[in-house]
Amino acid sequence: MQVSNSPAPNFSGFAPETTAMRSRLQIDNLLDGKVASEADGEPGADVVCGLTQIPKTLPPKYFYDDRGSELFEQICELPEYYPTRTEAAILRRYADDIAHLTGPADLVELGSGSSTKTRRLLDAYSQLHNSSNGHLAYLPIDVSGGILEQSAYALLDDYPTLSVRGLVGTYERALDRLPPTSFPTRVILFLGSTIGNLTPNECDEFLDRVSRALNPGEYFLLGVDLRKPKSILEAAYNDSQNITAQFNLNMLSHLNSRFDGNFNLNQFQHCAFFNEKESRIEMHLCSQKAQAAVLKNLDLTVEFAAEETILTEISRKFDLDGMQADLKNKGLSPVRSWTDENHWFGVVLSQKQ
Ligand code: SAH
Ligand code: AVI
Repeated sequence: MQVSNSPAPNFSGFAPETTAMRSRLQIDNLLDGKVASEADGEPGADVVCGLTQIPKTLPPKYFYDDRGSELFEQICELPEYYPTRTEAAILRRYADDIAHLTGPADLVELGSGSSTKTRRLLDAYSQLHNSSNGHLAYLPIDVSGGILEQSAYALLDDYPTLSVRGLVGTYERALDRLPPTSFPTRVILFLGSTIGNLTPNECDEFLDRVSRALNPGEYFLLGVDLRKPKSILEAAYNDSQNITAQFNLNMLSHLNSRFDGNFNLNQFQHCAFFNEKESRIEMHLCSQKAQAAVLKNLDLTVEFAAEETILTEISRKFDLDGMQADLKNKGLSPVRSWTDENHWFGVVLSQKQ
């Protein structure tokens, strides 16, 4: 295995490494040994910017240190959190159709996390590649280096002919520097409705980047969470085991360790609700009293009034036709889309013109 500037591998559960595996794995670190924020400007500039504006906000990528990735995996298993199992069912049912539509391809995944759902696609593409004697290449990209590395080992174990080239870094940055493909075509995957965590402006820029990264004829496979009754949405982000609350609060603990901070997690409370007008879930951390927090490494003191909140995440809920129109406007022509029987989640395959 070739690992350059790899982050500390302290995510639990590494598979044992073998020589055969090493030749099929390469992990590059786009953060160049720095933390996530530093890849895209001054260290923590996005934190300073978010915490000094009114209302206060923080970028959702700061959820994902090792503990955050672990909590997200627990969220995916919650009875209230329907997106993961609904998208997984769609992929289980239609992965073969997707692979036949694109033909053999390298798979690039943005925000790959544990790559669990991706396995359905890897199964389908492996079959296609085996019948054409080609080797399947998978390029996971994620800011959370521990889970990326752990998942890469597990995949190598389970897919004996797969090669994995991981990139630890933001997908915004990775999209501008994807390695050349070894195959005639490429599919960029963006699953889990992580696109919903982008504001409309960020989403616009993001789709421009995806479109620029693809050669004509290549594909983009996107998972989107669809509009549905408010009660179902709000339950998914206010689970009865309080895992989502821990996930939200973990962002402060991540900032404390990254930037030598003193946020008191006991003095903030998780709050999530559906904003109908914007068609989005909003997750906030609400200050339980007037207080101040310091992030020493950023030379920043943040004052909070009692009940003041930090917006830590938006999770937009889409309309499938609207999303297909947005893709088309970016030169990504919809090829086919799939949904579940309740129309709760959609998967759209589009092709670069
Ligand atoms: N695709 C997986 C994981 C979704 S969770 C699924 O569908 O279950 C979102 C993932 O995106 C996390 O693993 C997180 O670490 C990663 N992520 C969040 N913001 C990112 C960014 N700006 N660049 C790269 N990865 C990011
Ligand atoms: C990764 N992302 C699409 C999840 C979502 O549903 O917006 C993150 C999450 N936040 C709370 N629960 C899950």
